[in-house]
Amino acid sequence: SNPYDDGGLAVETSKPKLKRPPMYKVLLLNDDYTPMEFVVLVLETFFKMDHEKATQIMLNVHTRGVGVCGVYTKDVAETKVAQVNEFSRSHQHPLLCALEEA
Ligand code: TYC
Repeated sequence: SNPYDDGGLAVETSKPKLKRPPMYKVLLLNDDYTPMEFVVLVLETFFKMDHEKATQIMLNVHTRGVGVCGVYTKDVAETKVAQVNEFSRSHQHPLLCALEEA
């Protein structure tokens, strides 16, 4: 009966939905067996790094135990983790890639 009642739907009080999506870090874990050159190849292939940057990140992971390869939306991060782990397994390397909410 009230002509100003919107029936409960958000109209004039609703904010534009411009929220940024949650981001996820893709991590690379160190191990004792994966060859350094294979890790560099992974970083160049799946994370589009040049050889110098890939070498720097690989050595950082080798020294510290873990390192960030990049930060992506959930879908992209999950795809990269799956692709890297499948690639490593197909070459019989134990290299492990994982996700962490940023
Ligand atoms: N620690 C490995 C070696 O000495 C190299 C390596 C680096 C493995 C980074 C995994 O994520 C990794 N051959």
